[in-house]
Amino acid sequence: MKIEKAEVFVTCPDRNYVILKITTESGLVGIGDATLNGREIAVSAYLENHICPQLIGKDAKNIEDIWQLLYRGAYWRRGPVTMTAIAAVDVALWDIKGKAANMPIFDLLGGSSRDGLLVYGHATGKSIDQLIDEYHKHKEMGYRALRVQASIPGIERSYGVSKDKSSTYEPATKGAIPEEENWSTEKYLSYAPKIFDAIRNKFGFDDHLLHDAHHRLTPLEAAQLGKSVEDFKLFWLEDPTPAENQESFRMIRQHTTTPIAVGEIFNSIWDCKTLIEEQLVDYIRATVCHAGGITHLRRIADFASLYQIKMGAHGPSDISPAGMAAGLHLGMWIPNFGIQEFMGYSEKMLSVFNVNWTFEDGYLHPGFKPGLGVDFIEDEAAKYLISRSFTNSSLNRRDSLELVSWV
Ligand code: CS2
Ligand code: MG
Repeated sequence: MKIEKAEVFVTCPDRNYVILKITTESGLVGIGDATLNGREIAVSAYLENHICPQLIGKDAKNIEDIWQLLYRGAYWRRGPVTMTAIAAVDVALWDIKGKAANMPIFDLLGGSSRDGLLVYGHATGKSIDQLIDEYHKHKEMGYRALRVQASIPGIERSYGVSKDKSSTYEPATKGAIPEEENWSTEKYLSYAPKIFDAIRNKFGFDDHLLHDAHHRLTPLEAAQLGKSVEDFKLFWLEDPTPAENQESFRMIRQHTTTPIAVGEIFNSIWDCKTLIEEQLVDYIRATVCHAGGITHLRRIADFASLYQIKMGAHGPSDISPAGMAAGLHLGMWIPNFGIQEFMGYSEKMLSVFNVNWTFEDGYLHPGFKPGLGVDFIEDEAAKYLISRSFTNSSLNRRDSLELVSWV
């Protein structure tokens, strides 16, 4: 199973994706998602210049050994670009192994721990009324868990709400330079409980309700928010504060029983070591795509399971359908699985990625095709040229009324 070719593709079917394709001498093909929102070209250059040449001639069967070689052999360990590139190789090799064994990846990992993965979608609104409509539409689609975000009166642009007329939030901005936004923590903290109150009043407590603070609060503010929304029984409050200083989550924990989720920007087990060991959070949101692939995320999941912490992977549209499928396979196996984010994909996106998963009654299943179960359609991908875009900022400028700090 010697590797003969490793190629990188960049495409933009509505949004940018980077895909690595590995081919063995015997003609088996594996794909891996190398998309890092707003930094796509950095990862594709890293793969093309530094990783692909090193893969040629290696035995595709030895996934762990190749992982260690790329991680330790680079000398410059960790970081989002490196770990996204390693993840793409890792997933492509699992795809090949699955095809060689004629098994879906979840079977190779140890088999299913469940019949399907509970997923949560996004309901967003420029007003609470619009949010209620969107929530209703998502319930009709079958979702049993929804993340709710709404515009905060007095703040020009609120995280998680689309900039144009569309009701779908897109986490990237196409254009020449990233945009900066104004922000007021004071307004957010006083309005957020009203959003959950309106949803619970209208729809009751049967569905799982989630919310993303997108790193904008200090630990004390996060503790205040968590406490003020306890009655609404959130499934989780996500990224209440930046996690570079893992110890800062102690403050939140001491003050609220609202469950906390964190980790969509983590790329290594070291990013969450203290959070896990001290049980400072309830869900880890790291993904296969950005945290070193199935091989590394499996280690994080196992470590978290020792402390009764569950996994709740990131799954916005900036994770390609190939990356989503990798997360689904791992999620089928993970004993301490919690939930998977799933925003869904446009028709154009799905014309480039032929997927095999099914969505029913709020649950996703990766399907039973050998390997990843996703075909990358190169001719279609070639139609859409990559366009410069940026991750939407999580650094908001203070407005003149701001009383507290920005992140
Ligand atoms: C978000 C993302 O899905 C989420 O929870 O936080 O929209 C995030 O902003 C993007 O993935 C950034 O690339
Ligand atoms: Mg998030």
